[in-house]
Amino acid sequence: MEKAFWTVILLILCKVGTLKGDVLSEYGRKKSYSTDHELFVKEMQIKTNFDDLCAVPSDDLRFNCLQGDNASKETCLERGCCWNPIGNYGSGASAGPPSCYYPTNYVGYTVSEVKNSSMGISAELILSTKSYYPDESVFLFADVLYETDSRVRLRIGDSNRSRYEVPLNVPNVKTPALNRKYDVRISGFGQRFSLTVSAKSPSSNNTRVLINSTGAAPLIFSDQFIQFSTFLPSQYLYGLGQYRGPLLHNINWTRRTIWNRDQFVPVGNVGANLYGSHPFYLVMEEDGNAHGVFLLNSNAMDIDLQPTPALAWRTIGGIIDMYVFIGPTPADVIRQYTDVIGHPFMPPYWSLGYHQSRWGYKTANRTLEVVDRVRAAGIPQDVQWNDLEYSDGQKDFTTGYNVFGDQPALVAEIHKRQMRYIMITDCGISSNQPAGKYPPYDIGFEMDIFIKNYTGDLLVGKCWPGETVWPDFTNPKTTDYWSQMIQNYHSKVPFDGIWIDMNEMSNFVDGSVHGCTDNKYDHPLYMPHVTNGSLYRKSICPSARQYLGLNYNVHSLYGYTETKATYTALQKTLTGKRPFIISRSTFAGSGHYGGNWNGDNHATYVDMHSSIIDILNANMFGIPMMGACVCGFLEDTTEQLCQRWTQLGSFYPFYWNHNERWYIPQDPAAFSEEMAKSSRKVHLIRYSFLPYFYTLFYDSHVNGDIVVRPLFFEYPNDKNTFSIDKQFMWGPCLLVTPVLEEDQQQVSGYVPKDVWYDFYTGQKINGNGTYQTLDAPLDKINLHIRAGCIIPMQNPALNTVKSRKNRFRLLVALNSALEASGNLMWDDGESIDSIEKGVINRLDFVVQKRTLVVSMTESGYKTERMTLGSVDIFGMDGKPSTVLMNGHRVKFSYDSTNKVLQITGIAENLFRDLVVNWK
Ligand code: MIG
Repeated sequence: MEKAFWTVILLILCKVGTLKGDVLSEYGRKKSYSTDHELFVKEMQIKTNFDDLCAVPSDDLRFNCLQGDNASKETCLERGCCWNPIGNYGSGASAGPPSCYYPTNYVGYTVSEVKNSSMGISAELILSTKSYYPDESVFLFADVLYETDSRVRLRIGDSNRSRYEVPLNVPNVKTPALNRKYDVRISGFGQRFSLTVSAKSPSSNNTRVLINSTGAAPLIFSDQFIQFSTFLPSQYLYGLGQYRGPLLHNINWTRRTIWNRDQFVPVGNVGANLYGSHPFYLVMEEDGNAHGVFLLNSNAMDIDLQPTPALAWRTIGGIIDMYVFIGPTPADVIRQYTDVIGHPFMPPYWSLGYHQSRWGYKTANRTLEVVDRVRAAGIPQDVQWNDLEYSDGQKDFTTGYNVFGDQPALVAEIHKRQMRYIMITDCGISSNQPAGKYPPYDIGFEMDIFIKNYTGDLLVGKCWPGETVWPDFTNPKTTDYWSQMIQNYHSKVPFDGIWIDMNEMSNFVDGSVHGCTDNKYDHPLYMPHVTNGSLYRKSICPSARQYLGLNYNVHSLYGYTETKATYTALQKTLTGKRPFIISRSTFAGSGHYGGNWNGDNHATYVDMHSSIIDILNANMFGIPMMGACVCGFLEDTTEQLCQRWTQLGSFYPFYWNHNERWYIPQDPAAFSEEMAKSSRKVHLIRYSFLPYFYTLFYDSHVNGDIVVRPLFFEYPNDKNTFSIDKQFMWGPCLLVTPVLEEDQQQVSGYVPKDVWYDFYTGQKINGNGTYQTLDAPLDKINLHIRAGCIIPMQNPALNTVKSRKNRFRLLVALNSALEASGNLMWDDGESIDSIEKGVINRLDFVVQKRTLVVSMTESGYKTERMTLGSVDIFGMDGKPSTVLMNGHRVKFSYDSTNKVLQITGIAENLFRDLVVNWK
């Protein structure tokens, strides 16, 4: 009976032959099918006119039914979809509405039960339209979990079989939130499945509809194709990394593809999948509220964006495990997101200094020569790096004495200079050394921790040392293996941090030295739009076997799991000190363990601009410790580009100059004397801001606050800020406006509606929400301080060991009420547990009524002196006649043009309360 109904309807709908397979006969699997379905089918029968069902009111409401690119009328109709050519849906670039789209009644799944559950709502869904993908789930569960007042989790999976889930250590919430700021609805019994998540706008009390799948592309849930689609409340969409393109996505029929890949940014291929996976987006709504969505899924996926505005997730495995973060501010969204994926790790203080690197030093002596010349130019540097060439034949955990020279002696010398040392470690372990000659292979083989191919043999590929195998970091035993390797190496070469590369993972042969299988994992029916149309091009076979399952599922977790294992290894190795790891490949949650850079860029102005976008995105992804190869990795840089990039890089969280072996040296002392001078100038500025930067990292570690911010985070009600990606902010107080074009002595910068001060002069700028032309001679980067801020600074030095001993300085920027505030966290900068144990100092700074009060609110870290050496106050309302410090008159100077008060030459102990007032 039921089957007859369906066949009739679908015959009419499709105007073509029959469905492949028999849906209804499968329904018996779990429970028998009941009358609600019949009711539903009857309802459906009324709408039988195919043309009506295809007459969507606007082209924007077409939801792509033929996700592959070879749309043909025949395949389209076979899928029960509408064929009406007006465009051609290409990959990546804007391609217009699809020719083949779902009819409005394409049901997908019907709701067969909805009930309250201990954590929220639990629904049962039943397959009602068999799609064109094999192995569809007939019965689904759809669980709504009220995890916190501002976070709801939606899980849709197969009721009858468990499927792969991402092994992220997400909160396991046992009791539902009581004061929920959202409302979740699932369509009723017998209806086509749809889901809405809404929230109230805190300002207007209007309803914000954040997720609405009603009428979007239908839910499809097959073994290797899962689709979930939603309307978006606005077109202002961010995230979905890692990608090359503007910060604010263009959602005009575009697509993002996620699958980690060793891929420098191909010119003209903005859709390319790159090194990291971050299936998270943030939406700025029309009224300035924000929400976020995280799809906890690590399979290869496409995310199709359309101007409706709407979005469709299309992943080829796992389940739908989706978090919705209610905001309402963008900063709230990131806090709510990082509560799930893990707050950022607390970096050691030294890692905020300047990192210098290149591939092509060739020897230890040459490495040191470059360190020498940078120091001779008076340019601060904290960390020196070495690339592959330190090793013996590019094998991990070796040192190449014969060619490179004495690496341990190099490290000792660097340490003597109060600097730190980091070297690269690749993930491919050389597999063809004579037995007994290379313990990293022998021990790994013995421990059985290398990745296997589909038939269970070691999967052998190629990386820098030649033939290699790869440790499987999803296996807990591998962490022991890795710790042993790292500890052992550290006993010979006492490095301070680790750079992990090639972990997408990258392979010089496609799949393995024996290729891959032709099974459905290596060649899935639906292929997300990855570069080269292959999941294993430049990587290993998805059919490879890992501890937690097929590489097909865990591929994009390789860098994440390696970062995590490396963190544990460094905890063991660096007894008591904070690990510092920079990984090229990332997944959501990587920032809990390490930092990242954006991969192989080019020495171009475009790449310099793009780096800002990558840093802002990484900060939204919970990876504040983010950088890019300053001056460019590939191609010869130019002095001017490098000078401008050095200025910009000085405001990267992870400030790293690195380039490729074939190109010219580009350390800041490699060019003219003027260039070195200007580099010194901007490095000194960075170093003087470090106490403020460090405190921002502390806030991100403890509270999940974002460190480097797009302007819209601070001005969410100003739509002009939504697309700004040539400027950025450090915390709430510092606006950075770099020059990003050649031969410019001026820069046009957006000045949000607020009072600002020029960092260099203290001159006041009344921001009115417009672009202003700012002077930008070659040796200057524009920096503006926001009124109302007090920024803790410190006199700079050639490295952070020295600068940390210098006197502090307070930069006070008064607002129109002549008030300001700020704070500082200070500890030894490297102990792993200083925060947990409370071995930290916290200071508050407040100005009110012409009085600055400095008070220490926590004083657990007493070992170092903290001395205030100067105070600058911007935005005075006139020259004071006297300035008193704890009641005593002090000397001061006053700039009446810029209205800046300066108190210098003091030495106040910050462990005691301090009151400065002026009359
Ligand atoms: O195949 O170690 O992105 O920073 O210098 C290239 C050599 C391998 C890629 C990294 C780059 C590094 C380089 N590596």
